Amino acid sequence: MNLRESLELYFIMGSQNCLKHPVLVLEEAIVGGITMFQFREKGTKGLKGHARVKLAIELQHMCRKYSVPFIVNDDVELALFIDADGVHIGQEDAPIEGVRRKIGGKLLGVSCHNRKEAGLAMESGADYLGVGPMFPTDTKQDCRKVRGPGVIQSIRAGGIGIPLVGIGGIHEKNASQVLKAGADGVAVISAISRNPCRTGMLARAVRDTLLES
Ligand code: TZP
Ligand code: MG
Repeated sequence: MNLRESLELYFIMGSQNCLKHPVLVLEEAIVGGITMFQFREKGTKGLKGHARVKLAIELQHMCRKYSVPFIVNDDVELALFIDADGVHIGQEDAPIEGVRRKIGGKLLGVSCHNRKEAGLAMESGADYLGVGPMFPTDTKQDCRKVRGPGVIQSIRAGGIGIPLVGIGGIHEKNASQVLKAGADGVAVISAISRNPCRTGMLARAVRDTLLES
């Protein structure tokens, strides 16, 4: 699978997002059709220390079993320690060039909120972008203002063709708006983590929209 295909249905989660054991949630999500996974264990309710590393390894094993790329949010040292497939960082995290140097050829994703950030991330060595928030969401506490799918159109219109996903408040009924705006896929937390048995519906909505275009 190439990177654009791997980004089609990108599931992000940590134990703080789950209503049952994260390993069960992940396996159900993989069987339902997710194409990439990001371990995002954070916040006051997230696991810390050894328990966090242990969960990362368990989830990575599940991804390996099904050949789904495993990405670590923020924590470059953890990604290197467990030999993850990549790292995802935000605008407030370590500078992109420095992370690129540390991780070598591993995948590097960068969260962006506008065309300027997207251009800089691409020039600095990002492999893909996460753009949002597309729609209102309660999942991220420090969330910036909603941009809507229009920001993806603006990034594409600016000649930025790098693989990207939309993120924030996406579910099976609004995913098509994000894809039609020019995204290669959608990144979701709660639409799957709080209801993994519905992953198939989201996977089908994404596939149908991509086949249409
Ligand atoms: N970054 C921008 S919005 C967001 C992140 C991590 C939260 C996405 O969660 P959900 O539940 O899919 O809206
Ligand atoms: Mg971050």
